[in-house]
Amino acid sequence: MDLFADQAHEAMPLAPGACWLPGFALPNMAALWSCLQHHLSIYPAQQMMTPMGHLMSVNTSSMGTWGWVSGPQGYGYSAHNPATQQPWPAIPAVILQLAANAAEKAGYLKFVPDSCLINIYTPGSKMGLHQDKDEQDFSQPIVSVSIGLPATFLFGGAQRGDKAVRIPLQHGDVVVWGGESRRYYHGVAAIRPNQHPLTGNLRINLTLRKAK
Ligand SMILES: O=C(O)CCC(=O)C(=O)O
Ligand SMILES: [Mn+2]
Repeated sequence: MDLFADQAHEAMPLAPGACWLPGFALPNMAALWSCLQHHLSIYPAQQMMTPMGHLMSVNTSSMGTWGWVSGPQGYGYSAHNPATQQPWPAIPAVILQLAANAAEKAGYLKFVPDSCLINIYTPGSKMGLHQDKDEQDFSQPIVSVSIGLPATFLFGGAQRGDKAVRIPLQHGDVVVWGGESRRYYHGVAAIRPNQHPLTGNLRINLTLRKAK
């Protein structure tokens, strides 16, 4: 029996409705990585502008019916890639299955995301505390997959000023939040310079959501 493989999938509660699944994506990593490389070669990541006119420090791309976009018009979802006006490609089956399995492990059955945001961080990139609130249906959870360089994930509460716990996310970790914590504030501290055997100097995050 492999005790460590079991431990790797133990769910760690973070808040009501939220949990951290260390190593949950590792068994699918080879397939995940090959999908991602293929996707990014056709839909390169873009540096979007915030509604306030600042460039985001992460680069983004999307899969699914709805891609997350940001610009002077605000944050939201678009069926079209703003760089090309073309639709985004479907979310590959391996990613859909991983998202459904992680959601189920966290207690959310039959999660079918229609949006997979790909966030690409280089050293120094970060994401300030924010709520995911551009979706129409808050009954569905969020599944967030970490690939490559480690990151400190900040998971707070319903109010911006609530104390945030600091989660040391590693390659292959998954975080799921929904229910009472669906709109809890969260963010990512600045990525430290380092090298990862798979991704080099990158951290890649997949955020799977039911947007509409
Ligand atoms: O990169 C992460 O771990 C979180 C990303 C996130 O919160 C978002 O894209 O809304
Ligand atoms: Mn978020």
